[in-house]
Amino acid sequence: MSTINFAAREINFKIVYYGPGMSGKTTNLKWVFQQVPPNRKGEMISLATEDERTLFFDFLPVDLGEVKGFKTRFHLYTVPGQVFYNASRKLILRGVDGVVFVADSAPNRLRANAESMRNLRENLNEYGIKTEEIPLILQANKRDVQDALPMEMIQAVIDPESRYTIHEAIATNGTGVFETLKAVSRSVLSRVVAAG
Ligand SMILES: Nc1nc2c(ncn2[C@@H]2O[C@H](COP(=O)(O)OP(=O)(O)OP(=O)(O)O)[C@@H](O)[C@H]2O)c(=O)[nH]1
Ligand SMILES: [Mg+2]
Repeated sequence: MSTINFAAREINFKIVYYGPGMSGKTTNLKWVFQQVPPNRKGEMISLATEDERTLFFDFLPVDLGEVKGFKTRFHLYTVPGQVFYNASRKLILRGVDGVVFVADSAPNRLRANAESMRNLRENLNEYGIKTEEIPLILQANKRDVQDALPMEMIQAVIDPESRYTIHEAIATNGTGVFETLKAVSRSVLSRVVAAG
């Protein structure tokens, strides 16, 4: 749920990067953190295990311009993708305004992508939200891996009704990272503007 701070003329949005373990959610945020100038971002907070897997979440606040005289501040979060951290994933989704689903293009991750999307639907449903009701942007990351899954196969398991365009990405070198972020921020903002 977006929050408006009238005194500071600021609107805050919560964006959650979701997806299976190791799909590149944290890498997306790291790239954004690297590229955004210091006056437009806060600290990036990562609660990670020793081997750099997300333990609870990553958090990065970024300013992405103004709308109607209000500064738009996006709070970017990642969830831990590992299957057994579902309680954390659910908690992080609380109050979400938009979701980026980061799918993994590695050939052995087709099923993990499908399961993570199903898990996202279930967790949103527990907050009374249907996936069709919130801005959802799909990203196929790791397009550089050998024998990357064809885009149609990824789409077939995460978006069988072909509702969405899927953004191709290689988060390690930044390809597609800002396209994805722009798509989700645009989608989230258009709802606010539509609401008056
Ligand atoms: N080849 C390749 N490797 C990538 C890409 N994006 C991320 N990786 C690598 O994949 C591994 C996992 O990336 P993370 O960003 O930590 O994955 P995650 O989705 O945050 O994983 P969890 O926190 O466990 O859910 C790291 O070694 C990254 O460097 C990519 O586009 N291509
Ligand atoms: Mg992570």
